[in-house]
Amino acid sequence: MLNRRRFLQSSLFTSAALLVRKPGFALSDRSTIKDAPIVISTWAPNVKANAEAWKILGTGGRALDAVETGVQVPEADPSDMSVGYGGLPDRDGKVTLDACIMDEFGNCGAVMFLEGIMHPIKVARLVMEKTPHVQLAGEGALQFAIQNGFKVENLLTPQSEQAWKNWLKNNKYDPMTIPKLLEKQNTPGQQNNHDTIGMIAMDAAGNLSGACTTSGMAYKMRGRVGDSPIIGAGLYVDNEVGAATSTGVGEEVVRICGSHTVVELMRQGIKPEEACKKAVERIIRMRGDKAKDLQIGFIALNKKGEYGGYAMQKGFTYAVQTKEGSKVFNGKNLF
Ligand code: SD4
Repeated sequence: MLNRRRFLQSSLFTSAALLVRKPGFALSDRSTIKDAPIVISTWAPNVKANAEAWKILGTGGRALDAVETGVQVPEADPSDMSVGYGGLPDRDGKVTLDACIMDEFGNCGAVMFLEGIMHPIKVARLVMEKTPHVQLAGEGALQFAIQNGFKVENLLTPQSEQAWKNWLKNNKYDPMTIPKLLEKQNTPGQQNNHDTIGMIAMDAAGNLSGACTTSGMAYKMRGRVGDSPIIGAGLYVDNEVGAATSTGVGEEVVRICGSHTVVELMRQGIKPEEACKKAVERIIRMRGDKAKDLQIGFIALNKKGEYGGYAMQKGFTYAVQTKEGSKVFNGKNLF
């Protein structure tokens, strides 16, 4: 029988050990990390974003800085019609942006329904670092950005404006992901067949961070906010377990707290790809026919440096960069 005093001593020791554990560091043995540093992004064209993040990760920098820098590539790219500058507008012709960021300490920040700011991810990081809050929306987010020196710019490019004007001719309210839109216009597989960027990374120290940024669904209702800036839906990071992020129809991701769900499945020992698959299956169990024609994809990275992705429909891709170089994967899909 366990001696009571020994039991108390050992529990006290365990509690003390837990208390002194430095936040932000892995419980697992870091020598088991296969591939750190590593960065993964939704959609193949984001190899360019990964390359930018790699400049930080490959020189011993922090995952948080890497993801914040990496996602600025599609934010500033006018040919990317789903993120930042050049993003397709809402149905009133206004570009409104959503973004969030989360680090290895559970710090997080988000902006949503933000207009006129080229790099919403930088504002999200400032919300995280300079305010006691997690989320700022609309006018207030814009005011905060301006107070912090951000320039207000017109983010609607002639190309996006023309696309919106073409949409207005039929004016049917049916907000769409960009791949779906291209499919409807009979231009599948076009260079721009990508969407929201979600980027998750592990640095050389074994710490995880993530960022997610988007212009949201094309021709959405004014004020509509999707999953991308919602911590737990579009992005989640738990430095003991792993990180996950999503792309696709945000309403469905929000319903199952998608990225948090993927991380919790990995906590149970489920590998990243399988965890992403289970999250997609959960949407179908809950929503059935209402969701089966929609595109929704997840990517995930665990604490061992293992990664994977899975989507509802075919056509989902993700980009990975490690010491071995840059790779693109076709995500498996349910339908
Ligand atoms: C959203 N998940 O706003 C995002 C963006 C996306 O097409 O992937 N949109 O729902």
